[in-house]
Amino acid sequence: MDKLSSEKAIELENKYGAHNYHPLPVVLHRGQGVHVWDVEGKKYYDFLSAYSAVNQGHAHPDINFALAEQARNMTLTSRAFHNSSLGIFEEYMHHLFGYDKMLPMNTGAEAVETALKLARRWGYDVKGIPENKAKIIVCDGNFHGRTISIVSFSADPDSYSGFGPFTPGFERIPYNDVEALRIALQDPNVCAFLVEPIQGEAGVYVPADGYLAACKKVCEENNVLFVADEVQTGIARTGKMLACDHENIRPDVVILGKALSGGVLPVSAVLADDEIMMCIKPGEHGSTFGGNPLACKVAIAALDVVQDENLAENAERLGKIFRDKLGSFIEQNDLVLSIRGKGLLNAILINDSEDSSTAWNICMKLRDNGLLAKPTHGNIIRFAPPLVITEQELNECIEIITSTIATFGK
Ligand code: IF1
Repeated sequence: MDKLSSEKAIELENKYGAHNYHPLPVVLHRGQGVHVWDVEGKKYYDFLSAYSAVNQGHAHPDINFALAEQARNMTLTSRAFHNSSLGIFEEYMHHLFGYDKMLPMNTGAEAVETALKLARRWGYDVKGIPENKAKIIVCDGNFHGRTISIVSFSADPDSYSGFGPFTPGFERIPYNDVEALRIALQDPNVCAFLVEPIQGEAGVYVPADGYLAACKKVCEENNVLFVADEVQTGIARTGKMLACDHENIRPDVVILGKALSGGVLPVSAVLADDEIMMCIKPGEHGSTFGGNPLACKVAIAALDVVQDENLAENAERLGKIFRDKLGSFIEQNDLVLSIRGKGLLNAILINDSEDSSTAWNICMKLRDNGLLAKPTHGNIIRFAPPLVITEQELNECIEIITSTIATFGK
């Protein structure tokens, strides 16, 4: 079949697809490394990386090789039987992240749900919380996915409005506020604190240095699990394999997704030690696709790429250059208030209201100039290129971003 024009592709989506997204009007057809091409053949730098799922770059040959090879052999067995790839993947994850065990799922939201169930179960079986009383502490501004339970503790009306009744057992406290956590943990029925090391959806909100370590300590003092949602921040995005590594802390439970597969197919996982993970017994949790051989082989290849190509170091080094250069540009520019982030997860804050269209208009202009980024809220633009980007490419992108913004007056 002939390739659709952009116009036709958008028309079809609008007519036959649910309107649960408002995409930037660009229709992508092909990707290679840091670049993507639209159906008309125009080339762009990808500065979203599918919300940090494509850290290893588009169409990475090693990952695609693993995908094709395993697809020829076997794709799915379900967990009713063993398969010859799962154990190898689990051992690999054990050596890479240092947890006794992993539980494989598919999407990030499923892994978050898994972690919540695990934390509650640990709360009852190990901590001794009375039946149905377990409470999980979460943060204002959180984003952990789209399921009913997860949106039950969202503070964003777009996420939860009209989707009640909601799942009880969650309490929200301010982010970046250790004292608030200390107070919340006075309740002996708290089993876990669920937190993003950097809040992505909130606009790449980086907490104060030492916040995560202090929270971990408060959790330890109160016999509460520290559960890190590294779905977006993990797998080298922030300049370390896990964002928690910046503060040298080891969460009790780690949630991974997105770039765990290099964005090739949905692969997520929950990591924990035996004392926690062994609380869940056969038949008590699972998924048809979780731990499938295709996912296992793709994930191993994706994690090999992260290590072989030193993507964490690259993200750390290039992230500094990006913030330095955009930082000096901003000093001379009234439209952009600040740049924040870690590694190659960064965002700029536009000097306009949250309901303005400025960020959107800038992203449209960036698109015209060959760089794709997406606004989060009306006044924040996230910049998250694949971690395989080179310094020369990054400098070219900085040039595109600064020259584009310079055409917008304030
Ligand atoms: C969408 C943001 C990113 C996540 C964290 C779990 C999940 C996500 C920390 C769920 C997902 C996404 C999903 C995507 C938009 C997006 C996002 F803008 F909302 F903040 F990445 F930046 N934990 N994040 O960030 O993972 O079930 O989607 O695999 O369109 O909803 P999922």
